[in-house]
Amino acid sequence: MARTDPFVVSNALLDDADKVREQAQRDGYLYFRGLIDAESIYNLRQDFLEICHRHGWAQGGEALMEGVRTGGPFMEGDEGYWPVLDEFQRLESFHAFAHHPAILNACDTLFGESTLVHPRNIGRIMFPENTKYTTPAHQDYIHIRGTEETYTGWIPLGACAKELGGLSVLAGSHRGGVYPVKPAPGAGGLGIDTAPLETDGLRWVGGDYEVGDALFFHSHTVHKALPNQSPDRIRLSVDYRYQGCSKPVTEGSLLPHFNRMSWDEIYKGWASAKYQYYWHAFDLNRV
Ligand SMILES: O=C(O)CCC(=O)C(=O)O
Repeated sequence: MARTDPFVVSNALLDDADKVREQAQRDGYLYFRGLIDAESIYNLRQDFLEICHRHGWAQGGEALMEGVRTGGPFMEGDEGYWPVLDEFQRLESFHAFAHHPAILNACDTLFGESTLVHPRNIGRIMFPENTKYTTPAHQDYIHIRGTEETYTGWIPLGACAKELGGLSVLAGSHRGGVYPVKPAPGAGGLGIDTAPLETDGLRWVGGDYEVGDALFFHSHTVHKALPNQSPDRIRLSVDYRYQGCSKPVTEGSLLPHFNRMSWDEIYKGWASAKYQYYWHAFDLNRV
């Protein structure tokens, strides 16, 4: 397998918008160490794991936060996956987390205008012993469309060493436009053959994520997950999408992931209306 280089860490650039954009334009990604406070990460991790435990997927009690797998494996699209995914979708904390001030600060700096957070938020549960369904190399643009200047924020809910299957990106691949795809197992169901890009000198970058680390990448940046090779740990992560508020956005990005429930159903029982239909306050450029 091709060697993976370490992520370039961009924390030191955050006070200089030009440098942030330069790095994003050069490599197609931004990686920040400890961008998000550990408490916010652990709170959402706990919310996710309590749901997993109630459904028999994860050990409870004192071991809850370890994310030890007791059920599955399940994959997006499996009948058995929906009850857990639907509960994730209803979590106020999951949607609120997408608006974490540290994330919005980084994105406002990158976009040079207010950030539109897509409400189509995704929570992932990646099981061990399920490596066939490791997320294949792909670009997000074909799933999102709207502006190509949309960035995905990928954040593991806890430390995520390589063996647990973090995300890697093919640095600089965003400069080649949209690549041909073919059906592939794993999230999204479509994969790109990256061998020619690697032969052309593009390099995979990745590494061990620590608690609070966050990766952002351009919608044309090719990325993939590493296989979860831990003996018994679930990999939990969230991926959110961000763009400048003046840029085009599709209706699909304003719907819930998989669109299995209406927003009204999702919002039932929430303590606050702050993150409900918040995008209505923008004069959106809908396409
Ligand atoms: O977490 C994963 O395995 C897939 C994430 C992904 O492809 C994305 O965030 O676009």
